[in-house]
Amino acid sequence: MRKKIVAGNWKMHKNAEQTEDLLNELIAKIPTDTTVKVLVAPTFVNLASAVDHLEFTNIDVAAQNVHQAESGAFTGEISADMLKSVGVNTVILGHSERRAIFHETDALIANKVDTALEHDMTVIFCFGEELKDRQTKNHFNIVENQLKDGIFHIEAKDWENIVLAYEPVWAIGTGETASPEQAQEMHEFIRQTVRTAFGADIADTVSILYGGSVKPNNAKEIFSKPDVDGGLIGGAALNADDFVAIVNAI
Ligand code: G2H
Repeated sequence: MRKKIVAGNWKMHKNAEQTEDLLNELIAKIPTDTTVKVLVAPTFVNLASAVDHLEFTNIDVAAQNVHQAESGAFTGEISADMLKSVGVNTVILGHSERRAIFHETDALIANKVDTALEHDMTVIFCFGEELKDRQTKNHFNIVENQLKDGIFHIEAKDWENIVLAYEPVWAIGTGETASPEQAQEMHEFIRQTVRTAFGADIADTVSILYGGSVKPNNAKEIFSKPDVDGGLIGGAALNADDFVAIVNAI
């Protein structure tokens, strides 16, 4: 059985007080007996307080990024050791906003993956094609290359700490969503690509999340597809009722 996961990527939203308010609402509204693994990724400055706040709950905390180096003169950056030291065990890497706005390459992301794994962190590895790739029918190639260049260098044993998150760039924050059929088609391709490279055991157990304008009104249909194991949620994760509705849609 693959793990069902819903992760909220809060991006650069919510100050300290707003973070606490949203966490309180989530604690009150997410069923305590849910079988879904729920994560939230607030901003760096609110991670430690979020971990404390969620200590006795079934909600986990993820970071939105990590630096690849252990430590050093990297003004403004955060290391894996720092995250671990405040109780953060999961990190989102390769998000399209990191790739596009902060110029993160596949090689850099691969480096960050290594650092996170060395620190026994779980990695939510994001990837996905741009609109022009889909229009030129190059989307499968792009996704395959992102997997090969960003994550396929890891050892078989490391896959238990990997969650894949397919996020077509054209669907991120745009209100445009991949249709459930488009999502399933790509998720099936991703699982097959993992199967070819690492075998059936890993392919059949790795969770593959869909991300890109998932909302309460489209989550159920997307999550009903056999190769979609949950979602990475942006905008809709900022509202407790919307996020909880998405968690309950699995
Ligand atoms: C994709 C997603 C969360 P949104 O970035 O990672 O954001 O749901 O707002 O499209």
